Amino acid sequence: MSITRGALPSWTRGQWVAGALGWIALSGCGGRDEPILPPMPPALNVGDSNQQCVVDSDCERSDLCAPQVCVSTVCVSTRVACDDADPCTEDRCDSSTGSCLYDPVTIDADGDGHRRPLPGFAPGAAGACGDDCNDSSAAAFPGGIELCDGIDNDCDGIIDVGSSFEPTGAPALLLSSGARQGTPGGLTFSDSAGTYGAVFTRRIASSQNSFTSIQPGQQALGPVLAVPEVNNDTFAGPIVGRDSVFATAWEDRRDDDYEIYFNRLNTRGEKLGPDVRITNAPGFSLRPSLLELPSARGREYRLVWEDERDGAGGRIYGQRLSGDGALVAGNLPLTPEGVDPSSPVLVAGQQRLGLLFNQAAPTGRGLGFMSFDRDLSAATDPVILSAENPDGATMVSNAGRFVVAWHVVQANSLPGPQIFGTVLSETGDVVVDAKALTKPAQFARYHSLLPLGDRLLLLWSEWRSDKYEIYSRELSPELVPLGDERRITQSDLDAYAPLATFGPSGEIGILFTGQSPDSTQPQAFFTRLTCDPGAQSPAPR
Ligand SMILES: [Ca+2]
Ligand SMILES: [Ca+2]
Ligand SMILES: [Ca+2]
Ligand SMILES: [Ca+2]
Repeated sequence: MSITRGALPSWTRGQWVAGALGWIALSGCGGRDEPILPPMPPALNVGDSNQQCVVDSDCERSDLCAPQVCVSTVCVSTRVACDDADPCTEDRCDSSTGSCLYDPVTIDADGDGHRRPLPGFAPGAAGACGDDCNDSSAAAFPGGIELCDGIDNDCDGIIDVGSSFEPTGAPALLLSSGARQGTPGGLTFSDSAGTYGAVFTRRIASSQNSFTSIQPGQQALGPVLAVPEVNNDTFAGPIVGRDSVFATAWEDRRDDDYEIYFNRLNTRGEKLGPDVRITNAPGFSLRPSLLELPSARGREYRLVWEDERDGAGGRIYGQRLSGDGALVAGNLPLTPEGVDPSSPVLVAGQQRLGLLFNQAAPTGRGLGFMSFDRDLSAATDPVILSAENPDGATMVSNAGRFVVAWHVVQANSLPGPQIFGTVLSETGDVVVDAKALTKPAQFARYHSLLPLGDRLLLLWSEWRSDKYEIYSRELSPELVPLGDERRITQSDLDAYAPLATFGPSGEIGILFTGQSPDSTQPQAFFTRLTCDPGAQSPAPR
């Protein structure tokens, strides 16, 4: 472009004036008929859309997603529009290249080619943005082949169809060796590391929340590590996590008042950060129940516990935590006042979080149930289940329903003769009335339930003749027994209170309380069941 003097109203050397075609320099040099070329303009201000220009390159163009162009001497912002019309991608523009990027909103953490669904969506449902029913295991995806491995390989909701679980006959492994007493807290299994993580309370001088890893095959224990940073009374609680990160919560008296603490561990038991204090309130905070929830691209945690801060028997409180263990908002009261709740259990259903708790009832004690959305809000009204003087109650999610089980405390404080159960919808409607799950024994107490989709595995302890032993039995989703019970332990002394979790290759790991001949106090033990893929589940009877 050239500009002749005739186009300009006046001439002043070195002066910048605004002309119709932009900023140009006036010059007193040269012949009057020579064309005057516009020199380079001064530096332009980023984002100043009133800055004048001659060509596009006069304008701010470093952000290639929002380059300015020169329109009628004015730099005008433009923006690259990125929209692939796919709700399962997050659309963005790379400012260094100006090209569009479409990032999936969900991840494929286990690398099996199937993404996890968005929170709140069933795998493969419309809008779920993923169809992997288990994004912690590359052995589970739609179209997979069902194997005897404790995993729903084909994502049909049924685990190890047709398999049965048999004791190995090997002696149980003592975890609390050298302690005066050992009490199990929780057990989980890392699919990525291939080891169990167990927490238990070791009583030496004080009670200490302790961790050990257990190698499959059960003969190898990792070192026993103290979980809390302090040497004070601490009591092991639950442990969760199936991949490379475990998380645990416990009761801790370092503050002279039992409070709930939380931390994350790697699969060797090394802590990933300082202990996280969850509660700071008058009165005791006790008996935590912990849940890991997958999020679109990671994980989160939900924690509930008994809390005395409000007096009058206390309430169940809850806390949301992010995947890196940071508190999200504050402690939330979950139950109404005046029901004297204790021993909460928090379970993730398909759509709702279920909260089970022991509570006051007209005839003594009963079981209360509420459900919440993923964020522990939108509570349903509490319902009282048909359970008389229950203890040791647990709950699992099976095929879109919650299955609850408990034992009974008799008037003489001894356990009753059977384990009982009931089935609820995710909002607390009774689907299967309360019924006995085991045959009468002299005493039956404490149990563990593993959901398999088309059936459940119940493990419990009962007293026959002179001691407690652990038994197992399969149940239909309606709690109809499938075959007889099977004795799991072969102890010289008591074996009771099993805590079961799925392990590798169809193995079921069981943490339990037992007695060894060289200790008068109970100790923490580990045993396991192995999967028999050939056995078919017996018909209901
Ligand atoms: Ca996956
Ligand atoms: Ca998977
Ligand atoms: Ca399956
Ligand atoms: Ca399987």
